[in-house]
Amino acid sequence: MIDSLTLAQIELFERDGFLVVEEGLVPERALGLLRERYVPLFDGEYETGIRPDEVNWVPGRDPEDRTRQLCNAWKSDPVVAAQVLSERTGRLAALLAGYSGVRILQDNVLWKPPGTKAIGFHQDSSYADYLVPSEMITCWISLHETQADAGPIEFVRGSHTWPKSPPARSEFHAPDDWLAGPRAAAPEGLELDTVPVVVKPGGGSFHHGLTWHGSAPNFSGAVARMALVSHFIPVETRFHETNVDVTYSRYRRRGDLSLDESFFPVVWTESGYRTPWLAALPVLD
Ligand SMILES: O=C(O)CCC(=O)C(=O)O
Repeated sequence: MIDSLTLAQIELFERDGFLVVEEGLVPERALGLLRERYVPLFDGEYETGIRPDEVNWVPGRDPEDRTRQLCNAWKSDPVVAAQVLSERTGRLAALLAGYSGVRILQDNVLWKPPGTKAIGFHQDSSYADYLVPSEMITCWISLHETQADAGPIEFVRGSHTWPKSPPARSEFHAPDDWLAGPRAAAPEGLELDTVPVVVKPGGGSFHHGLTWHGSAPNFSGAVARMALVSHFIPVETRFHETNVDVTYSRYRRRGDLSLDESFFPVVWTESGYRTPWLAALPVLD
């Protein structure tokens, strides 16, 4: 298991806006346990009895050629929670971002069978204007070996230095031109340098909140891929006074802009503090 990062890896992250880690982000034993959760979760069977905050694909309701996505499945499933809220992942993300601590903002459960369409390229921080500061760092973990033609996450190298573009919600799921966003945002004359994340099961990547990323269709014909994502925010993040998010601002208390640790738990801090209820999650190591 990866427990720390080298100075060279931190410098790569700062230069490119992402870091690929070939393996060792998920304990071996957890890979099978996590993969087993995907079918019941997408079938709407929730171990805790609680639905994820967003259910973006339902069998029978939605086309088979869509990438399947849930947001905040940690609220529905303790095994998913144990991974996306893991102290180790939070610590590595904080180290790269230079944060003194991180909370989870949101997880994503992503399942991309052969033949499924793209996820439009976007910047994660574009969706965080209801927070102060409106930024994040993301850890993307693959539960399968990935290959370049099976729709792995891809990054536009160096795009974390470009300005924040507005969110493009309608072009997020299954766009025909998944690179339209970064092409429009790129400095005049710059050719996009896209890098697919090709890793072993349990490998993955970290990316800056401004880095343009997404995934092409799964053209492989045979290879599925499942990914698990943690979007982390600085521990001191608060709600914005006036900007709201259609889903997540429901967790804002009246007259109080602080983030409640029941919904945005503190995963790691340099002082050693971690939200106490996380100690009750299953141990995956
Ligand atoms: O896995 C994908 O296709 C996209 C994931 C993504 O957008 C993210 O991790 O922020």
